[in-house]
Amino acid sequence: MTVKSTELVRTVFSKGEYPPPLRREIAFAGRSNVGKSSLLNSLFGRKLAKTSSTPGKTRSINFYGVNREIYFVDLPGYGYAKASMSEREKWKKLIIDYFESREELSLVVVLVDIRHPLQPADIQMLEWVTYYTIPFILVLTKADKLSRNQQIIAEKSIKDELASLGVYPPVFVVSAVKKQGIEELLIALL
Ligand SMILES: Nc1nc2c(ncn2[C@@H]2O[C@H](COP(=O)(O)OP(=O)(O)O)[C@@H](O)[C@H]2O)c(=O)[nH]1
Ligand SMILES: [Mg+2]
Repeated sequence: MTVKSTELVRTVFSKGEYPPPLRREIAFAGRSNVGKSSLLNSLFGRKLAKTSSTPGKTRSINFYGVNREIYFVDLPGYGYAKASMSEREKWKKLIIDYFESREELSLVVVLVDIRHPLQPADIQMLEWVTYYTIPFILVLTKADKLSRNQQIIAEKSIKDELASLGVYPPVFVVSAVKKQGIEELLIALL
């Protein structure tokens, strides 16, 4: 299957305002600035999701319809250092409500910058998806920032971290800039 059509169906700022479900739903989670919007645009084959070099901007859940059949859901970025306590609480409530509300949610794609070890906010997300028993995969972003050799070493070290947390998700290495790994990921998602 290929991406034939994409559209922004709804932007949600508060709990419960979700659009009617499609047959399947895949959510994308990751720290602010990890490259989530860029990855979505690479998967869509067009610039539909807003990208920004200013972290901490997205406070909403964006529902993108793919082929009028699957939602790709852009969850608000986490781990933004300058976020206030109340912003963090609001973010947490929104994500938890989302996970608890969406029966069709079949996969969470957790994005992690390939250059860094897992951060507390990443581990929190892994704990949530485990708690809600939602299948998940890891996508290591910005691979172009490392050489091929460094990519292999970084992937191995993140897999070791995952193993030490007792989780063994499939891991994909991508670059939105170089279009590395995009086709493979798309095949796995569709
Ligand atoms: N080198 C490189 N930079 C990237 C890549 N993906 C995103 N970026 C940059 O990282 C920043 C944040 O990207 P964005 O997609 O808006 O991240 P989001 O906050 O997770 O949605 C922007 O400056 C992007 O240009 C990538 O694959 N390689
Ligand atoms: Mg974004």
